[in-house]
This record gives sequence, C-alpha cells and structure tokens, in this order.
Amino acid sequence: MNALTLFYAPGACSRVPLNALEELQLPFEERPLALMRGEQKKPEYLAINPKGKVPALQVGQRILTENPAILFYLATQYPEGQLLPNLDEPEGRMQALGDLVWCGSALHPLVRQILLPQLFTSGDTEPVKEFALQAFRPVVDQISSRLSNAPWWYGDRWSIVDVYLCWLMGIATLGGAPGVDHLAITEHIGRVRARPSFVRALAREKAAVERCNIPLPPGEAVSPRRRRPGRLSH
Ligand SMILES: N[C@@H](CCC(=O)N[C@@H](CS)C(=O)NCC(=O)O)C(=O)O
Repeated sequence: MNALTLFYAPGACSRVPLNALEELQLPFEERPLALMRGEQKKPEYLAINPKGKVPALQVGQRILTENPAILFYLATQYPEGQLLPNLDEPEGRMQALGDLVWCGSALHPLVRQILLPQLFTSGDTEPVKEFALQAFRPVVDQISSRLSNAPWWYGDRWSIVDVYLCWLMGIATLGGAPGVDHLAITEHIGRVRARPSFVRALAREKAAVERCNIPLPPGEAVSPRRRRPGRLSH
C-alpha cells in the first residue's frame, strides 16, 4: 500500500477527507497547516500543491488535490470502507461522483460568498452576500426535503457526501444562511457529528491546533459548538 499523507487545516473543507481517512481506519501521516499564518502560500507547501489550498493528499509520490477527486479516489481505492454507495455499478459511481462535484464546484463557492463576501468584491459586500444567500435558499430546501425522508443523503446508508454536506451547511450557517432553521438539516448534522470517525477527525484537528499552536479565527470550530463567522478563506 502506498503511504498516505494528508495536508489539511483545522476547520477547513479538508475535514471531509480527514473524516474519510478516519472512517477507513487507514494509517496516514498528517500535516496540519495554519491558514491564518498563510502557510498554504509558502514555497514549501506550493511545491506540494501549487494551488495553495487544502486539502492535498500525498499517495506515495503522487499528490492529489480537490476534495471530489480525493474522496472519489479513497472511495474507489478502498471500496470495503463504503465511503460511497453502489461503486460496483457505473450509474452508482457516476451518481456519487456527480454529488461530490456538486458539493465542490457549486455549493462550496456559494458558501464562500456567504461567509466571505469580501473576497468577491472590493466594494459593498452586502449585494454579494445577498445574491449568494438567495441562490443558496433552494439548495437548502432541496437538501432539507431529501433529508426529511431518510437519515442520510443516500437513504439508510451513511456516506462521505453526508460529511461534505454537513461541513458546507455548517459554514453557510456561520455566514447567516438558514440551515439551522431546518430541523432535517440540524438533525442530519447531529447524526454526522456523532459518528465515531467524525469524532476522531475533530479530535485530530483539536490536537493539531494545540500542538502546532494554530491560530483560528473567531468563527472557526474544532469543537461541536457553533461560533461566530471567521475570516478563513474557505
Ligand atoms: N476546490 C478546492 C477548494 C479548496 C479550498 O478552497 N480550500 C480552502 C479551505 S476550505 C483553502 O485552502 N483556503 C486557503 C486559501 O485560499 O488561502 C477543493 O475542493 O479541494
């Protein structure tokens, strides 16, 4: 087996692959970065991931970037871990890939605009945030309606998509989106957070924060408590 190293930042979207590795119970090395100190833009890290973002997963000598790609890689490389359902059918694989890409390419940019509108304009941030909040509303309704009928995104089976949605909804809620108003979403977040692999992932983040003295902005959560918005570039 190729050695795995995850480059991640406490509180960031890299929590999803961190949770995936914990779910798979694979041995891996962790390299936490302090985004607030700009470690993701330092030459040492840019040599690993020129995009200057977390996550990055080193697999042997290769580097994988982009959450959907990392998660799909882990799910298909270690199918016994059941990170995604129905991987043995082409339709199931493409459904799962579609959902991961939706999270990464549609929802993640939207929640960034909600939490960090200042990154998208040099002027008034309110219209940017309002536009993103409006675009996010039907998404929240869609997620909420699906989770009202079943405990997990894929019905009665947990998957890594649930963790991705949980992280996205948490960030959007920090930014003022109406996630917590939806009981189905709040309860879903509770279920995701109660899973042992999530608890272990969070404990790793917390330990990294303490060990490496990683500064977190006020809104950044490495504990289940919800806090105020921060300034990380999510
Ligand atoms: N498309 C990328 C987005 C990664 C991303 O935006 N990561 C944020 C943390 S959530 C980051 O590294 N921000 C630091 C920065 O932009 O300087 C993915 O899905 O992996």
